[in-house]
Amino acid sequence: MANLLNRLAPTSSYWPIEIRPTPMRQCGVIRVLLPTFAIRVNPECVMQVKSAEFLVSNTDLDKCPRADKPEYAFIGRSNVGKSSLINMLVSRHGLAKTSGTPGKTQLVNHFLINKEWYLVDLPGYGFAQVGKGTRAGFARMIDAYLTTRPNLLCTFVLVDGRIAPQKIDLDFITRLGEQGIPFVIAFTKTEKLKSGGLQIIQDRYKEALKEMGWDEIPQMFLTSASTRAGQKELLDFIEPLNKEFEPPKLPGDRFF
Ligand SMILES: Nc1nc2c(ncn2[C@@H]2O[C@H](COP(=O)(O)OP(=O)(O)OP(=O)(O)O)[C@@H](O)[C@H]2O)c(=O)[nH]1
Ligand SMILES: [Mg+2]
Repeated sequence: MANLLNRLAPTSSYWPIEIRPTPMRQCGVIRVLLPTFAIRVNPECVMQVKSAEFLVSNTDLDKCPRADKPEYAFIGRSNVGKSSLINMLVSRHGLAKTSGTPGKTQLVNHFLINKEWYLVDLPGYGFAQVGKGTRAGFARMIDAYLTTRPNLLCTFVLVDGRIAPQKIDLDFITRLGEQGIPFVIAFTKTEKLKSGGLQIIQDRYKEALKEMGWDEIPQMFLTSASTRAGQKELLDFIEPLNKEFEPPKLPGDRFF
């Protein structure tokens, strides 16, 4: 699996979604004109998302869905845009709950995509507004999930593209590396940056990681839930991983 992840080339191109206004709709007795929008899903994506459903929210990892399908987790600081990116990725507004107030996601949330693979929305780390005990509880739950989930193929570490590398994110990335958990970095909210800024933030992360002793720089994606940048790149990244997935031996499996 590590080899496959290494083979996948870094990508930084944008794919802005096309929003076409369709003819105005007429509604009611009095003529009210409502604009509607046809959102065209990128036809170039290798994988088209046909279904996306919420399955379960948990603190108890034993109650997560059976680990027999490929799984991808979204993690990052509170409010970085994890839930929004999940919704954008699968083109389902409101599937994962989002909020302008940090700390919205507090459980391990599983979503089933195309009936074939799981997306997991995790609580954010470093949420200052909760007490120390709760924060430590979140950290333990995230750590236990990341280190024990046998079908977790890749973790998407989300970092805010608008701000310089933060110690808390670099420390988290370091722990993933130490524990051998495959991951990539996804910059969020990148529509707020011009192309020069996008290059600068990637370079800063690369420099920071090199200084910390990383030989190989993790793959990076530029995303925006607002403009849908990065949707094609993330789906194109996931698709070949899904194909290589071999279900782990799980308790209750029959051995012939
Ligand atoms: N400008 C901009 N805002 C975004 C983007 N993605 C998310 N946001 C906003 O950022 C805020 C947090 O988004 P969430 O998706 O709830 O963030 P989260 O990381 O899931 O937050 P927690 O669950 O609280 O940890 C919301 O106000 C979103 O509208 C983006 O691409 N661009
Ligand atoms: Mg969230």
